[in-house]
Amino acid sequence: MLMNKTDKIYVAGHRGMVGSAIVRKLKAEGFNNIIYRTSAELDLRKQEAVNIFFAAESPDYVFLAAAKVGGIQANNAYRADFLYENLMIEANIIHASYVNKVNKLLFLGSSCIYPKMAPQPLKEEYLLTDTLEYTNEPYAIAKIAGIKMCENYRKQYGCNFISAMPTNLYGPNDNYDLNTSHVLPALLRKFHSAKVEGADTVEIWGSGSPKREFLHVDDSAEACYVLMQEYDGEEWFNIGTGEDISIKDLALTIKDVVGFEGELKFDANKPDGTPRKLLDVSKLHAVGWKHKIELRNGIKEVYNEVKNMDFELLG
Ligand code: GFB
Repeated sequence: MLMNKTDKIYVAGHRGMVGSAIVRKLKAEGFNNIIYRTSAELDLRKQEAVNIFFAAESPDYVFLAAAKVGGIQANNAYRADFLYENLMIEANIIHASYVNKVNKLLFLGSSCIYPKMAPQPLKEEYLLTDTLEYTNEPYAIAKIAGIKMCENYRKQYGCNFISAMPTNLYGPNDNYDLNTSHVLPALLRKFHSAKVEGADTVEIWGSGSPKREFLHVDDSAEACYVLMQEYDGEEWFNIGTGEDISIKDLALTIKDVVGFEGELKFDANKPDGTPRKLLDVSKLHAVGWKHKIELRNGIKEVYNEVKNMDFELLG
């Protein structure tokens, strides 16, 4: 189903890293009838408010990029909030999209939906074959519920709702709060501060041995756009590069980009999380998408954007 340039498109989560990249992509493609609300204007956890918004605006297309997100520590500490808030946001938006006859909806999940010890690379069909990683089980359960809502609203009501599962993302509008952020922005901030302050070491959480796959959020937005324009089926798609790197090697890359000359210090009291979660991206490659931004170039670009900013304000 192709979106027309005048169709009304609602991007939920437009201020976040993922939603803001989708808005940039849509604008670059010439879509100008994009609507959004800040969380102060519309609390997506409140069903009545979401219903009133959808009835009044009646969007044609919905990108569901609103979520409570965070790194390993935030997921582990705010377990109830990650489960409750994400379930409410998804349930409210997906149901209102059905009631208000939205043409098509794209729901965004995460690669942490797959079992902790699943074979690598992770194929879409490995979902629900084994136990999840403990640190992010609540978030993963909420995201699995979102996939299942899309699948079953399609089955029962014929709704054209699709899902996509991006790997670990980074890029503009990331979160730099060291307690709640993901590893890549955290390490950019830590190495930058250490360089400026002339520190000898930078602390890296865990053992450094877990492997992660990192995708620039602009590549992810491009994949979301391709799926919205070209895919109308029941299956969901992994979004990633198909390549991963150990946390230690990521740290060494960031150290080099930033120009920090001291040592890495690993803190074994912090959790490693899942040992590896490399996505199999062959399904998405078959639709014609492939990532364009290589990790080192992406890190350089982000570092150039943030290095002169106050990290406290980026948090
Ligand atoms: O990015 P991250 O927080 O999330 O951590 P996950 C990835 C790895 O980097 C873990 C290590 O092994 C961390 O221990 N790490 C090293 C650090 N230093 C740091 C640091 O300073 N900050 C952080 N945050 N990590 C999240 C899930 O898992 O990934 C979410 O909890 C979601 O649900 C997201 O799926 C994409 O990759 O472990």
